[in-house]
Amino acid sequence: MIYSYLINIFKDKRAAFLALIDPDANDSEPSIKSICTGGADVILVGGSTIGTADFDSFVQLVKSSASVPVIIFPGSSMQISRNADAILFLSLLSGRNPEYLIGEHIKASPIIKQFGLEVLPTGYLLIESGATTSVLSISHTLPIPRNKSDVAKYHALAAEYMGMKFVYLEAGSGAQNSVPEDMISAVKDYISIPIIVGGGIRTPEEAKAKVRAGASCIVIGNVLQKNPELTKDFANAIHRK
Ligand code: 1GP
Repeated sequence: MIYSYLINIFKDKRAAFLALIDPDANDSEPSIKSICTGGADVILVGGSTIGTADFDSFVQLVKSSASVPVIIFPGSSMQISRNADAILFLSLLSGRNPEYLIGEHIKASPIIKQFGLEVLPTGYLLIESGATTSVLSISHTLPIPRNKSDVAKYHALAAEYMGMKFVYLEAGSGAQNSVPEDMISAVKDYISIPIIVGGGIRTPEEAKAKVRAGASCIVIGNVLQKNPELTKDFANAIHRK
C-alpha cells in the first residue's frame, strides 16, 4: 500500500520527496530514471490543465522508467490512469467551487474503482503566493491569504475531521512565493495528519526549511523538470541524514 509506504518514509527519513512531472510542461524531457536514482521517493504525475489526450500513455511511460511508486496528482477527472500505483483524491477545500469540492470526484470515482487504484484522500488548500497561478485561474477560487495561518489551520482541521489522510498546502506551480514556514508550523501544531507542501520551492535549502517547519512531503516540479541533476541535493535536504 502506498499510504503505508509513505508513513514508513516519514518514520525512516523524516519526510518524503515527491518529484512532480507535468505532462503539459514543454521543458526538456524529464529524466525519470535519474530522478528515481537521485533519491525521489515518489513520482507524482499531473498538472492543473483540464485534460491531456494521451495522459494514460504518459503515465505508462513514466511507470515503465520509474523505480519508485507513481502517484497521480490530478488536475481533473480526465487525469486518471490504470498504470499508476495510487491517486491523490484532492478536494479543493480552500475554495467554494462545488466542481472541485465534490463534482469531479463523482465523475472520477467509478473509473478509479474500475482501475483498482489506491486512493489517498487529501484536503487541498491553495495559499496565496503572489501572481495568479494556473490552479487559481482554472479552479476559479480564491486562495487563503499567506499571512492568515489561522484560516489555514481551520481548513486543515476540517480536512482531518472529514477523514482525509493528508493536507496539501499548495502555492501553485511556479509560484512567486512558496508556502510560508510559519503557516506550515501553525498547521502542523494544530492537526495530526501529514502535511504535503508544494509550489515555488526552488532550492534544497528552501525545501529543508519546509521540512523543519513540519512538512511530511515536499513536492518539487518546475525546478527538477528543468534541472534533474539537482535531485540528489533536494533528496539530501529533505531526508534525515
Ligand atoms: C505544483 O506543488 C506543485 O502543484 C509543484 O510546484 O512546479 O513550483 O515546484 P513547482
